Amino acid sequence: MGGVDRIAEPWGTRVGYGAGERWPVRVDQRLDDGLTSGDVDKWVQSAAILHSNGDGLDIAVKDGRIVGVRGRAIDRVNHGRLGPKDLFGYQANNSPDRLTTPLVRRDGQLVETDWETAMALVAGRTKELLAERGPSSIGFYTTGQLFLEEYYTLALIGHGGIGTNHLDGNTRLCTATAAAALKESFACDGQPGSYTDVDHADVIALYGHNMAETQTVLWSRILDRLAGPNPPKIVCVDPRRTPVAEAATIHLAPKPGTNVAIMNAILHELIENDWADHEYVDQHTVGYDELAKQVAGCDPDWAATICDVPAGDIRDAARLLGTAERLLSTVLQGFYQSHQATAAAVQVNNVNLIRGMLGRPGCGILQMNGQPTAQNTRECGADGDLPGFRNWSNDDQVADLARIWNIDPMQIPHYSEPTHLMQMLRYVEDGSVRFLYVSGTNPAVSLPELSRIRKLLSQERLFLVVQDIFRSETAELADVVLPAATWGEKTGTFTNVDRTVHLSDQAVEPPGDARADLDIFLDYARRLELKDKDGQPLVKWTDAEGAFEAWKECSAGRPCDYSGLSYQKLRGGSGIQWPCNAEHPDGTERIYVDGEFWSAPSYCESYGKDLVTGAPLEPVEYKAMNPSGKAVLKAAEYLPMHEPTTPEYPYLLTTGRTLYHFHTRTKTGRVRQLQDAAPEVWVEMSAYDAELHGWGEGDLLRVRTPRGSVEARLRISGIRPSTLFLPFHYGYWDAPDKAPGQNDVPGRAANELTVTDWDPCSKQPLFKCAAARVERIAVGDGPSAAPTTTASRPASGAAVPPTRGGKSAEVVEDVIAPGSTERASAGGAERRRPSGRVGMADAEGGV
Ligand SMILES: Nc1nc2c(c(=O)[nH]1)N[C@H]1C(S)=C(S)[C@@H](COP(=O)(O)OP(=O)(O)OC[C@H]3O[C@@H](n4cnc5c(=O)[nH]c(N)nc54)[C@H](O)[C@@H]3O)O[C@H]1N2
Ligand SMILES: Nc1nc2c(c(=O)[nH]1)N[C@H]1C(S)=C(S)[C@@H](COP(=O)(O)OP(=O)(O)OC[C@H]3O[C@@H](n4cnc5c(=O)[nH]c(N)nc54)[C@H](O)[C@@H]3O)O[C@H]1N2
Ligand SMILES: [Mo]
Repeated sequence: MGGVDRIAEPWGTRVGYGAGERWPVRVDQRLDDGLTSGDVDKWVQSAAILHSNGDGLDIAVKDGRIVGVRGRAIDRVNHGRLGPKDLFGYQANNSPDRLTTPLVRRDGQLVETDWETAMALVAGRTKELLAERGPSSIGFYTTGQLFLEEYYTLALIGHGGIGTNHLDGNTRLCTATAAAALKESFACDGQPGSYTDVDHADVIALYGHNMAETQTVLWSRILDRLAGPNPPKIVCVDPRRTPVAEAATIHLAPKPGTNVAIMNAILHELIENDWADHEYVDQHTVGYDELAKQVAGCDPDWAATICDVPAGDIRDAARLLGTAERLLSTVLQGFYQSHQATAAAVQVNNVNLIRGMLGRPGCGILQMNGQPTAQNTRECGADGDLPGFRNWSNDDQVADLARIWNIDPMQIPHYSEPTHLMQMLRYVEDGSVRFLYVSGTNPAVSLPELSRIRKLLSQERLFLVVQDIFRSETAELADVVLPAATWGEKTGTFTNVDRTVHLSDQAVEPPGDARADLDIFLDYARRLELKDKDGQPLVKWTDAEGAFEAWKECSAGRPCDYSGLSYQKLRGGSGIQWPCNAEHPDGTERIYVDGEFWSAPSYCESYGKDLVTGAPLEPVEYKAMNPSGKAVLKAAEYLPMHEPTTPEYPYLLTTGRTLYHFHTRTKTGRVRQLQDAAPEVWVEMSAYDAELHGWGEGDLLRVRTPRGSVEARLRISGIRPSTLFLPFHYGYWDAPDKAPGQNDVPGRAANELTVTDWDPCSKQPLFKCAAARVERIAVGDGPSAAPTTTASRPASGAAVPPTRGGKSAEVVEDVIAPGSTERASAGGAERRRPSGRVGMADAEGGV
């Protein structure tokens, strides 16, 4: 059986479609080598777990083991498609080195133990500290990769039970700015857009977002529009020549850290040329005059000198945005992790708002998420928010939460905004936080300035609990390691960027003694004997569905309303978009239709902040500014970055991702097809700079910042001059086939170099701009190992072998041509699915 090599062709086969048409179905299927559909015992419903796109998929099970995946044709998100990480990543579940038993540190070494011993230690230390030092000595650092039920349970334990304000997620590194930008403009989290906006838009603008590599299926949707009649125009703002830039009508490649300058110049042009929708602005927004005043002096010639982008290109981009009839804007880490993160992301909202491009098909904003379940971390309040998008500085909303939890409102800390991670780390550093419970994240690789992080996490006085599925770099520093069950081994729900909620059912048993994160949290709560006002157990559920039912009650009447959903409703069909309630029983395709917002002072999640200082606005200030609940046009002045280049550090270093790996590679590094496609770290530099130094493809370079150094082989790529790029995926751990003792590669993690600094508003760390210098330490003996299919594609004619997956990367694609039941299978797909089921894709929330 043949198929498409989806390492060589990550986006698979094109099926063009026109504006306003339905995106055709293409079902992607991958099974372990040698298996066919006939070998599969059962298919179990789930969704993709290695990015935020929320692609519906079924897990193939044989003999109690996961053996493959197949996209769900019926799902509104992906219409059957899957990306390379989804197609091959499931194999990580079966990795022989999964954690199967708890570990505790004895005489400096982690040794195996049983659950009773491990949990008694974790709960015991918590109780001791509560008695000795109070709740503020306890901190929780969770993730964007667990399930909704787990976050809600953890939020209740942390905020409601222990009563600590120190609860955050790695969403702080990821989507804190998405949330902050939505809170600034709409006074509430929640994505205005829908993926179906791609089907209708005539202009799609991607800001600091390499969607081609990071949401491959959504990018396939755009590629299919580009392959059809009336293709949309694409605007890309990215310092590298990503696949998005290659497909763009206009590519602006600004200096990292200058996003506000470029956005203000675009807004200047929109206003100067009167491309504003004044009726929309007057009726539905506040702040236009201040915005116009702020950008008055920001013409493209001004921005050109700051961003090093031709002024003419900025004018052209502004004209496209200004004359678009249906404009979809997406934003991600190139803005969120860069200088003036929130200020820049908010200006994208301003573009759509002043053009009145919201709440209609094709007119949307996606302040993207990255992780699969980051939306839920935020909704459930496991990350520096309160559950249900409740406003910590609105006493009525805190009281309402206390009513649901049956506790005294004063038990929920709300004297200030919940502590953000970077502050929590300060507390760990200075010793006021003595217990840190890390779940589903690997801070020893993913946080900035790793030498500091290592020092801080390995302190004797800190009791570090790490709940993971592998013995990660962070687990190596722990006092107790708790082995978790993961996706496919437990049941729960999660929500993607465009508010689509998916159910993920348990398909197989977890390995060894590993337990679902939910069960571990429930055990912890029970051991702490957390009680409500009436002396009853605080956490009143014992399984995932019970947690979901409780969450429905907590979310009812709030923007992220799940009250109309149930596990039963989510089984069998497509994912469903919140809000889903009695009024909208089938979910809600687009929010903010007709200029209705959730920004009324009594209802909103946030009163907003000062974009420069991050100081929260007082309730009275907000009421005065936005008494009748409109959208807020918030202006921002461009400010120079904190760590500018100097003669000693003349390059700007930015960091990010490649298509084939997920984060710190604990999963994708254990998957042959993905690991082979990007086996080793590299550094990208422009042909101009390489020539200046006389360096060639594959030369070994050392990149240095005041924090540390990294050695990496040179890839001469399409990155802008004076800029370097490092993928951040490569920590100490190397590869599954390395012998113990040889599996430690120090000095190659991008975060050895990044800076301890964050956006004043969202508190998201600045991973995308640091001043660096670079030297050559050896002439190369061949090309670097960077993929050739992606942004790291070689710029010149250098002889670099193309990235290929070969036989073991073949995927069956089953294309269903629009309006017919005929299928053009790539590679002789098996045609076993009844045609009626494919037709059910029409159940998608309608446009
Ligand atoms: N393959 C893959 N997919 C993933 C993930 C993964 O690890 N691997 N992770 C998921 C997660 S959690 C996230 S958050 C998303 C992230 O998805 P993206 O944000 O798309 O990914 P990044 O590579 O971090 O950054 C995007 C782009 O920002 C550009 N950039 C850097 N600095 C600047 C700047 O100052 N200004 C501008 N305009 N652009 C800049 C970079 O060149 C890069 O191409 O991806 C998700 N999907
Ligand atoms: N330089 C630089 N640094 C960055 C970024 C960047 O662009 N540049 N991006 C940032 C962003 S956006 C993100 S999201 C972070 C990601 O950073 P991390 O969250 O640290 O990255 P992961 O490798 O996804 O770590 C997840 C951990 O959870 C474990 N895990 C997986 N599934 C489960 C489960 O079901 N239960 C439990 N308990 N554990 C599980 C994995 O084995 C892994 O150890 O990195 C951030 N750091
Ligand atoms: Mo992320």
